[in-house]
Amino acid sequence: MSATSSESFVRVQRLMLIFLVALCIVVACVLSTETTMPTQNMSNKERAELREEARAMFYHAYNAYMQNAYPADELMPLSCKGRYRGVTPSRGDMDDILGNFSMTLVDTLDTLVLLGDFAEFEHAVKLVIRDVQFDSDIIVSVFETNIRMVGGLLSAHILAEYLQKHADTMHWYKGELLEMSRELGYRLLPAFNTSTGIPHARVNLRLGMKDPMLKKSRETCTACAGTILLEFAALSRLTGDPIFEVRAHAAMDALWKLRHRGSDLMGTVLNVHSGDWVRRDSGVGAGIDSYYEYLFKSYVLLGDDKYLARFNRHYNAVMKYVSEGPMLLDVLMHRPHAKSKNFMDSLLAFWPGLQVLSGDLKPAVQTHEMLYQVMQMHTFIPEAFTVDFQIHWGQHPLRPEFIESTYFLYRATGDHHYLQVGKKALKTLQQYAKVSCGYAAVNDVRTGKHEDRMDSFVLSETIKYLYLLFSDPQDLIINVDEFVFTTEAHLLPLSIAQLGNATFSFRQTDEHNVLDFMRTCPSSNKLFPEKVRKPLRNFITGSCPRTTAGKRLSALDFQASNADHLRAVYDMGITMVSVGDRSQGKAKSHEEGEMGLQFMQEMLELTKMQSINQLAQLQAVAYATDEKPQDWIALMAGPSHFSPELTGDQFVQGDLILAKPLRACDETLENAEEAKGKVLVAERGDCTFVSKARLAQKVGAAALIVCDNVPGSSGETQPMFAMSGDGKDDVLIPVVFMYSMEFGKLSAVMQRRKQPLRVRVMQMVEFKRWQLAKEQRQNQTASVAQKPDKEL
Ligand code: DMJ
Repeated sequence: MSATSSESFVRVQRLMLIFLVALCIVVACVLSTETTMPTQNMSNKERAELREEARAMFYHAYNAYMQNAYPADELMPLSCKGRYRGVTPSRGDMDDILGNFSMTLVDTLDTLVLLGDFAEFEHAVKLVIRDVQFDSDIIVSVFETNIRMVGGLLSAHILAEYLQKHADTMHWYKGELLEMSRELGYRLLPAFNTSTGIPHARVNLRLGMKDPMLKKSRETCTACAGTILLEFAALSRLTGDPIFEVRAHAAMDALWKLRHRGSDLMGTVLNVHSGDWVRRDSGVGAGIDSYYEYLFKSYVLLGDDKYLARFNRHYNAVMKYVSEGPMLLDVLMHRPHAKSKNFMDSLLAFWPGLQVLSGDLKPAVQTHEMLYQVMQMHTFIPEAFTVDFQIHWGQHPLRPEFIESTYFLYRATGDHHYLQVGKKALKTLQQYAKVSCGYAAVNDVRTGKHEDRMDSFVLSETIKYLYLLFSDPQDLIINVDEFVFTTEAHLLPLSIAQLGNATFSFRQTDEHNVLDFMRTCPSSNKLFPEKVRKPLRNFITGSCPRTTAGKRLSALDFQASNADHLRAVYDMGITMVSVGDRSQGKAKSHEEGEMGLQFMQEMLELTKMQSINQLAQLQAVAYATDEKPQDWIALMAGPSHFSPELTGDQFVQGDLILAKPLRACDETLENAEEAKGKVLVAERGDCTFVSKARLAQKVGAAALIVCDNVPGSSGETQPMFAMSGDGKDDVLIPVVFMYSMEFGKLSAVMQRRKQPLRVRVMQMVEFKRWQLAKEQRQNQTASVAQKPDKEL
């Protein structure tokens, strides 16, 4: 570290000591201005009514499927008929879920048992045994087939045997479903023949990997490869054939080895042969979600401590780098201080549920509350939403994750708030998704337009979790605490561990009650009441977009010697406490108090060693005005993953020029000649960041600035992120991203001038150092000029 940067680090550390004191004060001020109001309790009567409504929802969807779609894999609720692979027009890769194996029925079998409908369960099991077969020349997703089909068959087998014992029924059943799941398991096994042991993403049910279409198969997602073990272990232990469990453990071991050794994070897409990462984005949502879930649940189901240890390592890394307050934002596994996306996806809504199971209730409550706000804002949680909770991708296929987390939070806390949340989710489904033939996915939550699609998880998870939420555990035929819910909400009994084969050690019965924390004393029920959620209640509506009258002072800009800055932090409720001074800051208003909290969170961030790196990755676009040509101003910009990083004293300088057309998505630019050697500006949208960069490079630009297309966006109110590429390394010019507000300033200066505006693209930290050195030089000159004569 250079002298200047270590000085600034020490400065930041010192400031931190002061601010930590103040942080407690402001938190107390902000929290104490609100009185906590208990959630309205739900009467037993209402809860029972909602349970019956959930049951009615199940039959509405189930009957629609059975009467109009079975034996198809899925119901198409708008056309009211079945979706068959190879018959219904293809939807591309999405159809890899379908294997013409009556997926919705298989996925739904165990829900029938939970509902206590043994007669229909028995009938459905007979249908599956009679109708379902797997010898089809169809390529299917290994992950989806495992979680929906293998998991569905296994749990139905377990419950059929359970009913034989406890309900004196189905005595004809002789383990046919287990045989079917074993056959299907064998059909998936060829996918595991890779040099790493990590399975291919897809396999042909009849031909294995010999299908010519699979010749080029290389890439899979982390969740796809890491969501096998629960089902395969159950399969091995129930059939006595160790091959499934052996293969699944090997895949988990291989994945573990691929974690980034510095950050302990995983990427989302990898090459199954080389083990190289293809996408290094790391979050907890799409592409990775159930890998984390299966690490933890493998420990719960199999009692193997190694999985708990692995889960804990990843969990700590996620909470350190990905978690940001209640939000969970993707970072890069190898550069974990840089956010790689400025949006979250709805799949991450399962995370609070997993946190509950692992015993980390407080962040679970907070993230769940944030998601509830998003849901209320947009009716449903959209597939993806930005950090300022706007819609990034408006689809909503009636996913279960949010309701799943609501269920686990209710079981852990007993807080009726979660019953009210569940009620809202249930009523929303009834009002906006129910159609005469089942429940239809929402194509865009903004318009409420339906899609001809009802995924099997609507019955196997979404409605199941609603039903469970409103049911009293003692009213259910089985004790759900003795089971692990797979990622598709199939039930696998903890007793499976006792069926260990020669390769694996048996679990002790007293280790089974991992979920006993739910019954601990003091009860977690009282630990996280309203007051944890309360500050987040207006997280979106109250503070987002975070508009304030004046410009918010960010920690990055703060200078302790600047009187205006000191005044601003005072107004935010922060007092600069010198040793011995016991005076306390009090925020002028609630809003300013919030700004104070935000400011100090930034300070906390800045003090972490890692934040030095984060700062290092921040780019700057600097310029000087005509009025003050010596005073350079730097505007915040974000880096990209596909262009060379400007480090140290490297910079690129050139006149600014706007691309024509501004989106820069065509073959070439109308002003290609003029753009040569200049810093080109292109607007975000219509094509990828990297294609704009390639065009800029092609016309000979010295650098590219991509400006945001969302009016009002700013690095002051949302995290900066690094633009993703497509894995190729062919862009050789620097490319940076600017939010609209920052670019607006540049554009205003540009328009005022007759001459072109010259800018310098560089590292922000380098700009700060450059400025500091300049100030020091000026100060030295001034003090030399002021020295008394006699000293000369
Ligand atoms: C389900 O199939 C499973 O929950 C899976 O883990 C994630 N996606 C869907 C539901 O959204």
